[in-house]
Amino acid sequence: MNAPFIPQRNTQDYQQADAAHHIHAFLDQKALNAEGPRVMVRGERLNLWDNDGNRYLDGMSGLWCTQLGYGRKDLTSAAAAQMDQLAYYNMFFHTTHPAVIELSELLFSLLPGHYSHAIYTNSGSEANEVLIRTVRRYWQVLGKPQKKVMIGRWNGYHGSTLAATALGGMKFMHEMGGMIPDIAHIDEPYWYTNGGELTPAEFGRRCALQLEEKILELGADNVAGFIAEPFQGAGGMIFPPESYWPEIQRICRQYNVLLCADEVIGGFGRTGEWFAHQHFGFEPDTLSIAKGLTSGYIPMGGLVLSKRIAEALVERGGVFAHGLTYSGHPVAAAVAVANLKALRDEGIVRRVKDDTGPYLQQLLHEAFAAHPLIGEIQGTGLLAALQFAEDKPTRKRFAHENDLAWQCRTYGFEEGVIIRSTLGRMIMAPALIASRSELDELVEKTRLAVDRTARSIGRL
Ligand code: PXG
Repeated sequence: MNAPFIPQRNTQDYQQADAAHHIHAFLDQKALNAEGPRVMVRGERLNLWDNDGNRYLDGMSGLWCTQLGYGRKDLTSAAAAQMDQLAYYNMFFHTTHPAVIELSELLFSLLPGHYSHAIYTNSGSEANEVLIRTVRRYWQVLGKPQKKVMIGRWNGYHGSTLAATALGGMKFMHEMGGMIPDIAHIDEPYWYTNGGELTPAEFGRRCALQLEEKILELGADNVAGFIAEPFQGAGGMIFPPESYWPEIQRICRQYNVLLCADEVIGGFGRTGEWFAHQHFGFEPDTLSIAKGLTSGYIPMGGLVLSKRIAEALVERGGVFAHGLTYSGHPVAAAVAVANLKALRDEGIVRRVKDDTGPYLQQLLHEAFAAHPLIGEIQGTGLLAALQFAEDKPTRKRFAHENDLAWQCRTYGFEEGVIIRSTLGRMIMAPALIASRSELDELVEKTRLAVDRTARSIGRL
């Protein structure tokens, strides 16, 4: 049988072939080739095994996406059954199919009632590409074609395709050919680093008011929308102060600017609510979704639209010249249906809110509140960040925090846990099916990694 997914070669052999053919994401390929990547071969629940038989507890749900963990037979059998029935069809040329219809009915039953329509994509980046075109088209239909500037935030992340990169606020990505016109940015609401003497509440309002200033600078008649992650994910799992979102919402409404939430990481139960904007208590006009929509088992993303936007596009818009070959792909849709049903019917999202989420946060506080290296613990649900601090009272960060956090991540791998480092923050976002004992293991192994990091600089 032709089964390349059953590993048959030794690790070095795989690594050499990998180096011969791949440019990996966000790293120095030459340095990786010298080191050799880990070859992951199998997954079950939160566990991953590499080609040498080492087990790792995956504290990151892959890339924030495997809500149901690895090895779910209901998802794989949904894919197989749909492939047998109708492996491919599309939504061009006056056609549709049951899988995508079932998905949308289910999705909108889980969303607040003021959302009604979706445009499906293959990824989060594409969802944000589609967002820009859809928002601009919306304003055209309303007779305001000059409203086309999108405002994003520095250190926001919205994907790696061209327009998604531009929406995001990663300057190093912009500098590598990643900018387009009609995009602007405001500062991120990262109180720990940038708050200075302000209280979190004051700082949150100050950051939100930057949006108002930017809109006035550009002219409200030119601004189409503001895009932000409810909490920053790739930028370091940063929660805005509580004062932030209400003020942002007020400003968007006052100036007739669409509020676009990027729920690619926050969506599908991560915070204990179905969507992160519900946790933070605001009402976006659009939602970009991906990742947890299918638990990462198959690529799928989408752009969710409020009734107001959908009504304008449908009733008044005529042809919207937009479409992707794989929009609403039946196999992806079938997996998404199985995934959403499991999250709902097994009470997984509810358990994150009532039980496992509070349990993880409590464990982290017990382990790290008094830790000499950790200045702040942020999180909710199955989501958390540990901030390294050189001096806790003044919130002073280590000059070499990036190296320190990377070292901690490497110790984590040695201890058998996968956690993510960003600047001076260690991040975890385990699968939503995590049991209490799996969370015990996650925090215990993370503590070993953080302790080793502290010892390496004489802090313990
Ligand atoms: N929006 C947000 C908020 C994201 O986090 C995307 C859009 C793009 O999605 P796609 O499916 O095109 O990758 C993302 C992706 C990390 C990490 O290490 C985060 C992402 C991707 C890869 C790594 O934090 N987020």
